[in-house]
Amino acid sequence: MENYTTNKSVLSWIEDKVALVKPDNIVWIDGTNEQIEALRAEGCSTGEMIKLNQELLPDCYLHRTAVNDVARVEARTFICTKTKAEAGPTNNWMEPGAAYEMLYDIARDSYKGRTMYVIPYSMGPVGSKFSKIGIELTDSIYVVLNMAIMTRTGLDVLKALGDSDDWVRGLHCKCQIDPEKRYICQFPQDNTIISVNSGYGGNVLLGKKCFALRIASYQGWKEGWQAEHMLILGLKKPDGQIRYICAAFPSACGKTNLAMLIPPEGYKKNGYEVWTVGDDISWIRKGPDGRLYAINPENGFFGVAPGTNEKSNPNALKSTMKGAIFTNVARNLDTNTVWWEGLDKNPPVNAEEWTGIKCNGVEWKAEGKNLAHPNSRFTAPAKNCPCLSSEFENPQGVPISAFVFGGRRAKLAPLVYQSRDWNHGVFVGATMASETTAAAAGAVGVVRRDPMAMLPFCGYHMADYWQHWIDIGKTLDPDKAPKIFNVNWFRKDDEGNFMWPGFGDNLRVLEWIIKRCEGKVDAQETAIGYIPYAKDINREGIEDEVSLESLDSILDVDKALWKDEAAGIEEFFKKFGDKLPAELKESLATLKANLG
Ligand code: GTP
Ligand code: SPV
Ligand code: MN
Repeated sequence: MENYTTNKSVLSWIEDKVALVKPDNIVWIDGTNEQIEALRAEGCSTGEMIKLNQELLPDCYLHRTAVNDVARVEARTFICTKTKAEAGPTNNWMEPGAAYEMLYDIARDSYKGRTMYVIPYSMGPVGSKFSKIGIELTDSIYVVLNMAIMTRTGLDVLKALGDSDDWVRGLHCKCQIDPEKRYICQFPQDNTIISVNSGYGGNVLLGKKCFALRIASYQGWKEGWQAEHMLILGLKKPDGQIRYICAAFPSACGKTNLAMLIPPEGYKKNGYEVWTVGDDISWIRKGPDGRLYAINPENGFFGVAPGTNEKSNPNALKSTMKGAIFTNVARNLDTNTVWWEGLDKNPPVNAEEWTGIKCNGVEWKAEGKNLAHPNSRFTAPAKNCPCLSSEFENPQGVPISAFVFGGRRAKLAPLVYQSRDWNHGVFVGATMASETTAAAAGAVGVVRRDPMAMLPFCGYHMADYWQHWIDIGKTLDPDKAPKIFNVNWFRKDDEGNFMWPGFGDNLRVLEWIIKRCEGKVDAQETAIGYIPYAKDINREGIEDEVSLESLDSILDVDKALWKDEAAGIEEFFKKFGDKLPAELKESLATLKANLG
């Protein structure tokens, strides 16, 4: 071990964990292609990975998780702060001492007969002062191969760490993939994550949700910055200027799609372009010029497969064509390629559905069954993305003009509105609600409050997190503070059809948002904030799809429905008691007064 680092905190922590889990071998992930290639081959030899058609999908692999292990498990995710009060009313909490004891009992001896992989990784460009380092121990080749896509991985990370003790400890043990003993535990006060009995994405790729959101949100609170569940996109306008937008939508609510959107024809002609900086996580801090800057700490995309196609998101699709890993999608046995719902209209006849059952895909679909799991995913290197921003590696990040919140709501929430000011914007984010999706285990389609899309990811008390937002606003010159908006692409008519075309056409809304930031368009002040005049949302090219009447109706503020909403918000806020920031209380009072 001494060959790779002399860092005592690293070596002693690993020694302890080796004594606990007792691996047969220890392998350090060095960041070389040779090692990755060898691990792919080993993964294929055991059936853990399936090599796909190397002509059509070079360096691409398929992986199937256990059928009971296909999504994040929020009910089994814990924030282990010293006191329950620090974790707050929206997190599951366990006392750290008791949690370590329980987890160590589960993990003990669990690597016997297995190899321990030591993955040094950097969230953010290696060596940037805004980046943070972690080490994940895992007994899963799938985890190693995914982390090598999603993060900057290898021995140069250890060099950048030097003798520092400032790194996040991560222990992952597959154990028996027993759902009854599955725990995803964060110890924000110890910079530690322990995940046992899962082999699925967000539960086990510890750099992602566990570190870059749960631990990092806590670090940001203590250190004066923010970790958010936000995409980052650059919108290039016809005048050549690029404006950056961060948007927070809950899981499977459209971040990847918005981050990579292709402008509608008319916009393309006029010179609009969209560049992707990130599709899931933003780390945000104030720059020397007083503006907020965001970096994407990740190095790849762990994106939702179903619904991704040549029309909805060609950039994501292209990103998956080389060096990608597909999880829980279907396989076309004739071509040895992959398929999922919404890829095209031709399910493979000679197919394996996502668990590996051989079937006739056409008949299978006719029976109303899915070939791919609804939360099947691709892991794709960022560098594959045709619209990757030239600022992707910029260690300072990009300056943010607007924050956009949004969710999936069939009713109520209008297509877009703007908050009156920063604190009202924090209220808009704090009171977001959205229909649940397949990204987490449990019921789908149930409306729940998901503040800032961080409900499953905030590593401390949600009211402290809101206060942190408000405090950051206080340090910003109002001219430089990003403007705050809310969007909803998911309004449905009474027949259950989406009323807004979405995807590339969402640029029409982004255009209005940027014009508002630049003071170039008026808006109508309503009870909930500023709403566009329908004439100011460009319908050129979608006049048939979205009538003016229909646009009017998705821009409408229905006071009766909003009164119910205000009552729901009041109920939700009660959870936070005295800790609810006064500014949010005031915004609620204003909303109620405005609604009359
Ligand atoms: P996570 O990776 O779970 O955080 O999700 P995400 O927010 O990146 O979601 P993603 O962009 O992958 O979208 C998830 C689902 O929403 C896909 O099935 C998309 O097809 C669908 N979707 C995305 N954008 C739109 C849109 O503008 N309109 C409609 N109707 N559906 C959309
Ligand atoms: C999400 O659920 O928000 C994801 C996927 O981005 S996972 O990494 O599984 O959490
Ligand atoms: Mn996400």
